[in-house]
Amino acid sequence: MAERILTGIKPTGQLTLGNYIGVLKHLPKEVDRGECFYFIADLHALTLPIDPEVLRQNSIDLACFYMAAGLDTSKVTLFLQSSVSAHAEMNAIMQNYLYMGELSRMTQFKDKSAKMKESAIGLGLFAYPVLMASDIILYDASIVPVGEDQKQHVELTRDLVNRFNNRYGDILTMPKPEMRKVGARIMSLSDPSKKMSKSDPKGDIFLKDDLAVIRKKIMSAVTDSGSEVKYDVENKPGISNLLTIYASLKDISIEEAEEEFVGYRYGDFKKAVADVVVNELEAFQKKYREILESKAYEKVLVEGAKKANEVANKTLNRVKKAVGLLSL
Ligand code: AQP
Repeated sequence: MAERILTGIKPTGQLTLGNYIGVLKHLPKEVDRGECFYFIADLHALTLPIDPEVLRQNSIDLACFYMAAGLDTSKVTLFLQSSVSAHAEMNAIMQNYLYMGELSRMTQFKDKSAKMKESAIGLGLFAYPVLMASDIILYDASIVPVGEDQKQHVELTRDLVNRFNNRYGDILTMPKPEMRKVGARIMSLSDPSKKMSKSDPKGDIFLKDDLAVIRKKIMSAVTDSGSEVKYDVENKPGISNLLTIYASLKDISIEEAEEEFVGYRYGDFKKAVADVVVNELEAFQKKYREILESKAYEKVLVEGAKKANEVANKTLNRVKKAVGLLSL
């Protein structure tokens, strides 16, 4: 069987440059390596309060963003998580094989719940990694492209697969998280100690931002003391983040990017970074608008759901049989 590649993005807010550089930009090329399943993780988006209309709009936007990144939709299966009920069924089974202790150690849960009152923390937020593991398992995915923050959840899925297979035989496929060498963690432009994140918009560049606004945001990004453009995350986190953005969009190494800016002042360096970002997002935004207006995403999502259901139901039946659930 060809390798299966799976990744999902939550429609929790407007996508950021972090989501783009960490994952989205690289997805079209994956078709050369295997069979690709990409989805809109709308069930995951319910783990924090979200307005229904906003969720609907974000989901449509996300479908358009996936397509605008250049996916060949005749080769990639693009679908809404909620269109495939096997995700919820697999979740109901797998929640019995992951433990409270493990889930409470997840960094993302700790970070997100730390900002909330205990009485407002939903079970879904706590059990988020169970659903994510179910997503991965259902498609027998061996490669899971993610940003750095999701690596821990894929590692937990690996533990689950080991545990399950030790008990029931060789039923589940072992997944592997795959991160970019450059750009797996893009930081906020206003506070480079924090990840650029959809749900924490301070210092974010949004993929839908006006190009002039993007330029302005980069020109006013926090920099560091000194004047040399050098990659040094500890002492120059702001400059290092901008170098990472530049290198990943130009598809070059950090060292190559550093060489380009020897002798540059911060202002000129920022202008070069802004040019690259604006250039990349200008074409991307144009495609996004065309897809949104033509509603080309509708047919793609309907067909994607058909294919995803076929594949997911096969795995679900295999798992049901393994654990002793009757299918009459
Ligand atoms: N700053 C980032 N740099 C690189 N990669 C990133 N990703 C997210 N932020 C960065 C990667 O994008 C993919 C989709 O993310 P997600 O929607 O599943 O949720 P997330 O990881 O929780 O991302 P956000 O933007 O921080 O969303 P919210 O604020 O809703 O939680 C993932 O592969 C992620 O690693």
